[in-house]
Amino acid sequence: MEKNFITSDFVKQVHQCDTLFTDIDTVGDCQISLLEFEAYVQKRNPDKEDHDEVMKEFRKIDINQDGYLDFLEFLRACCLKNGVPMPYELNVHDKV
Ligand SMILES: [Ca+2]
Repeated sequence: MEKNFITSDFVKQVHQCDTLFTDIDTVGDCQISLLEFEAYVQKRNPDKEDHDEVMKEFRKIDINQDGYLDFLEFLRACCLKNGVPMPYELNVHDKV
């Protein structure tokens, strides 16, 4: 497969991610803070309240470690989780 080829799977993923991202980003600043992330996880799993787990997950997704998930970081995590290959250029880690 061509390295930079954008598959329909990927486009679908972007759309789903965008909807989800908007849903989690309650403040609407195009970034997900740990608070927003935790609120979302709790909404989805009301029984499971494990702050450490959530923190760990958040840190894993927050590649540039600035304490916020931007859309690309979020998208990367979604693609990884769903086994959808990301176009190479988008998959390069953010330069710090
Ligand atoms: Ca970040």
